Formats: sequence, structure tokens, C-alpha cells
Amino acid sequence: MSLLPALTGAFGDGSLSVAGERLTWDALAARANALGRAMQGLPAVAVEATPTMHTVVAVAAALAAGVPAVPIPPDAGPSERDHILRDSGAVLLPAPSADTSALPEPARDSTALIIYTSGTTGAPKGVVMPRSAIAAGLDGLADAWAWTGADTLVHGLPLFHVHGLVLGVLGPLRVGSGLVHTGRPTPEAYAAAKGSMYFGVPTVWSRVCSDPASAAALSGARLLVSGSAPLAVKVFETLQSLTGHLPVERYGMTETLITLSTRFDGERRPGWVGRPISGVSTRLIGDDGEVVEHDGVTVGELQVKGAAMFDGYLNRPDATSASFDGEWFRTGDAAVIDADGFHRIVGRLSMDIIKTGGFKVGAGEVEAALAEHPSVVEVAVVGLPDDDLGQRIVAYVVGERVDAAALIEHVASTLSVHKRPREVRVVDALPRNAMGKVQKNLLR
Ligand code: MLC
Ligand code: AMP
Repeated sequence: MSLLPALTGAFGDGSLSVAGERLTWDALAARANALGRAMQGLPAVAVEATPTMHTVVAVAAALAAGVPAVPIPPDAGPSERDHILRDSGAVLLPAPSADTSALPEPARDSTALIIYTSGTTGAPKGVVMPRSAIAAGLDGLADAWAWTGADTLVHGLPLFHVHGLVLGVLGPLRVGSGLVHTGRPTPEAYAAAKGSMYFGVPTVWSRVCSDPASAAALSGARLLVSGSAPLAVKVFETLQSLTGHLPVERYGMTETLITLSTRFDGERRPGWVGRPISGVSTRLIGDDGEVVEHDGVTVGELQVKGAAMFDGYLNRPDATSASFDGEWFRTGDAAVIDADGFHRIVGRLSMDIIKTGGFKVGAGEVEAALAEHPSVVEVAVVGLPDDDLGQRIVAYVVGERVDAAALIEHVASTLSVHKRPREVRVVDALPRNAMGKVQKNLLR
């Protein structure tokens, strides 16, 4: 079976709509095949991943051609953009060919996407994702959510990460469901779209809860799905009372795709992310390397393995081997598993990974950008609890004549807007331990 049957005429007369532009499956396939034919032989293509049909066509074309697609956040500043282009070797999109016929299916194990993700320090790493992983990951979700061609998926998530791009675009292209991408994930746009399945990060669901009229309009849907960050129990319960739906919560990572989810036909428990999707196994490892009991209370590092695994970090064999314990991928998330196999994510092992609005941001990357600024002598960046964003980025700065707005703008314009601190707090000194290491737990 091809990775994306939508590009080979398998689904008849369905359609998708992205930010107001509609295409039938046939028209999408024609555009993707024409552009893909012109891409053949390129090392990788960079796609300026605006929330538009152009992005969907370009990514579909690269997948049709078997050329790795590298989505670039459209708001990426020069240093982030230069890093991604240099590291991936991706080239700009060519002009489409006139030939719109279907391309032969590329090898199953070839690279489909290279998606950049933040670590605790340094520049983002390119996650090399093979076609086979995308097929396995999407099939697991289709099973967990009974996701079929009869569905219409609605979301407005960014198209440069796993949630919006792999689940939210390649999902419909594999399953044959309709897609309405709303451009931005606003409550009003979700309400107007009248879909059967909705995707959102917790910030989106919390904003839906603040708009009861829009929330009520989702009551006719089949499944509301949350992921990319923890869904607060309060939001889960408010969503239930306003929409009549218990949201499905799922957990994943760029490197592993979605590994855990509650099911369309199973228990949905606030604060818990369910069981492994088909083809995935998990284990919990304690501080001394021992396997932790499934008693619902003892915390360990969550490790996962399965068919939807990435091939490694591009040009970073060191980081790749450090992230595995044998065949098990170390998620860096702390979790518990109960006797029924239900998983709850209790936090991150490292304070240097911040999740803000569902975006993963490395404290070290933001600290490095701030340290370049002439007014900054020392800086430490942390994520503080935030009702809207889950965590908000806060920079503690030691410096001279610090202008908070200028520092925030400096990060927004060199990295990307979502990596900017929401707050800058000027301090006389950073708390340090006897070794001289900044004690971020004291800042939090
Ligand atoms: C503020 N703004 C600025 C700015 N400060 N613009 C330029 N420079 C500055 N310094 C602007 C913003 O661009 C925006 O403008 C407006 O102010 C509000 O900004 P915001 O507070 O950030 O809100 P918003 O943009 O609405 O973002 C909320 C959000 C977003 C939920 C829509 O965080 C989001 O899209 N999150 C999804 C992240 C995601 O998809 N993660 C998945 C990772 S994959 P304007 O004009 O644009 O409104 C993964 C695996 C898995 O995690 O499990 O799924
Ligand atoms: P990313 O690298 O952007 O793919 O982000 C992956 C991280 O998001 C995971 O390691 C988790 O910390 C977090 N995450 C994703 N889904 C959930 C969830 N449902 N609950 C809690 N954390 C989540």
C-alpha cells in the first residue's frame, strides 16, 4: 500500500480545505505529482510551512517523489533558519512539471520528513522520520480512534510539527478523511467547521472552554483529541460539561510519533494518556536503572519502542546514541503506569525542556540567544506554570540597563516568535550551588 493513498486516486471524490482554499483529492494529487516529479533526485526540499494549501501540496509532492521534506517554521528568525537549511542541506522548491500522473511509490524505509526539535541545549536537532514510521504511527491512531474516510478532521495547528503536519495532514491523506484546516486554531473557527474529529493542544482546548458558545457547537462531533502537552483536569472537565464529550488524550514525541492514547471505545480518564497504540511497547525505568512496577504511583522514566520510531538525529550520532537504551528510546518524561496499563505523564526529567502552548523550547537555546545581547551579563531561562500556555518562558537576567521588551524582541526575531520569553525578571545574581551551577529549582 502506498504511504498516501490520496495521491494515487484511491479515495474518489473527497476534498480538503486549508485556510479557506479547497482542493479535491484528484486536484491535490495532480498538483503534488507535478511538483514531485520536478523534485526527483534532490537531496531534500525546504518547505516554508505557512498554514496554507501551498504547504500541504509541497509536503505531499516531496513524499510522492521520495525526497525528504524539511518544514521550516514560517516565523523562524535568521539564526534558526540558517541552522536548519545548513544542517539539512535542503534546497528550495523547484517549479512544477507539466506531468501530473502518479509517481512510483518510494522505498518504505526512505526518509519522509526531517523535523527540527529543540533539546536542552544547542540548536534544534533534525529528527529523521522514515516513511514506514509514519505509516505505522498513523495506522495505530486510526485503530485507536476509529478514524476512517467517513470522518472530517478539523484543526488549525502549525504545519511544521508532528501534531499539525503528520497527524493533521498526512493522517487525512492516508485514511481518506476530509480535512478542514482553519488557518489558526481559534474557538470560532473550530465551531464553524462542523467536523467529526477535532485536534488541539491544551492551550487550544482551554481557549475553547473560555468560549462556551463555540464549545457547544462541537457537541455534534465524534471525537475531541488533545495532545502535545498535559491537558489540565479542569479543562478536561469543562470540555465535558460544555460539549458532552470526554476528550481523548494522547501522548507522543517528534522522535516516536504518538505512542499512547485513550481509545474511541475505551476509558478516558482525566490526567491520564491511556495505553500504547498498536505496535508500541513501553517501560518505566527507575533512578538505578531498574524496571519500575506498574502500581500507578511509582515514577520512572518512560521508555518506548515500536514501528513508528525515527531513524536518528541528522548529523548527530552522539545525540542519537545517547537517546537510546538498547532498542528503547528514552523519552525524558517521568510517568507512572497503573495495574491496568494506563499511563500518566507526571513531568519532564529535565527542567531545561519547556512546553509552551504545545511548542517544545530548549532553555539553553533561549539562554544562548539572550546571552548574545549586549545588556545581558548572565541569564537563566525557566518555564513557569501558566493557565493559558501550560508553561510560559521566563528569563532571569543579570545585566546593565536591561530593556525587557528589547530582549523579548531579540529572541522573537533571531529564533522564532514562540521561543520568546513572556517575561524578563532582572535580578542581582542567579542562585548557584557550590559547583557554580545555576539552581533553576530555586528560580521556579
Ligand atoms: C507576541 N506576538 C508577537 C510577539 N509577541 N509577534 C512578534 N514578536 C513578538 N515579540 C504575537 C503572536 O505572533 C500572535 O500574533 C499574538 O501575539 C499572540 O501570541 P501567543 O500568545 O503566542 O498566542 P498564539 O499565537 O495564539 O499561540 C497559541 C497557540 C500556539 C496555541 C495557537 O501556541 C500554537 O499554535 N501551538 C501549537 C503548537 C504545536 O502544534 N505543537 C505540536 C508539537 S508536536 P498573531 O497575529 O499571529 O495572532 C508534539 C508531539 C505531539 O508535541 O505529541 O503532538
Ligand atoms: P515534541 O518534541 O515537540 O514532539 O514534544 C514532545 C513532548 O511533549 C513529550 O516528551 C512530552 O513532554 C510532551 N507531551 C506530548 N503529549 C503530551 C501529553 N498528552 N501529556 C503530557 N505531555 C505531553
